[in-house]
Amino acid sequence: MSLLLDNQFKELPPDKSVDTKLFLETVSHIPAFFDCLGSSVFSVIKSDINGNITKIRGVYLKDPAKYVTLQDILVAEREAHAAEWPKVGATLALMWLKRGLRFIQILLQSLADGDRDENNPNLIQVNVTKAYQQALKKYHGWFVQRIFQVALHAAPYRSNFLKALSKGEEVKEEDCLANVRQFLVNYTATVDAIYEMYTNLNAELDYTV
Ligand code: CIS
Repeated sequence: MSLLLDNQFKELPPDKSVDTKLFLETVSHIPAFFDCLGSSVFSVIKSDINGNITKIRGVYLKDPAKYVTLQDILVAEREAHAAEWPKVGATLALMWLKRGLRFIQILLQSLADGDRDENNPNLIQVNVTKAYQQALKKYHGWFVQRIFQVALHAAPYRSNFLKALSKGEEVKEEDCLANVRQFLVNYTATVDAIYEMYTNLNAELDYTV
């Protein structure tokens, strides 16, 4: 049983467009996972990600036929809010959500690649720090970087983390990592496609919070 394989992203079409409805259905399973991590420090992250998803869904539901793909939303918001765009609406929410998704991608990839602290093989701080440095740190000022340090201390043990990904069941580490690798195929392609869309539409911002 694998939480990840139960919630896989679909393969992208040749034009790499991301279907809004399918995307929202899949990412909506992420926030609940934070409750398995065993520390209330994760509630601030859960709430931020939930807020992003709610905002994108709110725009989508106003006109599902118009917003079939994520790109449809960005292009429509660019036309509707020329002065503030891209720091507005679902464009802003997805800009931040994709960074959280990239964080998760790098964390899972690092675990699958076998990166580990040989002195503390059951800790995932090495993997979490790698993900943070590559996906989020440059967008955070000192205060939010402090929140990261607190969250880092609360990171679960590797064995507990892999067990949570296996829906609480004892699964051999190699089997769990094989599921992670399979999950990462379409997941990585989707996150990459969203990043590419932000670059192509010149919608990326690099301000810090
Ligand atoms: C396992 C250990 C994890 C440690 C995690 C440490 C993460 C770093 C902690 C940083 C604290 C972040 C606190 C929030 C900061 C926000 O200020 C910041 C900016 O927010 C944005 C809003 O989102 O600000 C904008 C204005 O400037 C807007 O207000 C915007 O909101 S809007 O536009 O919607 O209104 N936000 C961030 O920096 C984003 C932080 C994202 C952190 C992601 C961390 C993910 C950690 C995941 C760990 C678990 C991995 C799980 C692996 C798999 C999950 C399986 C789930 C199953 C289903 C899978 C289906 C895909």
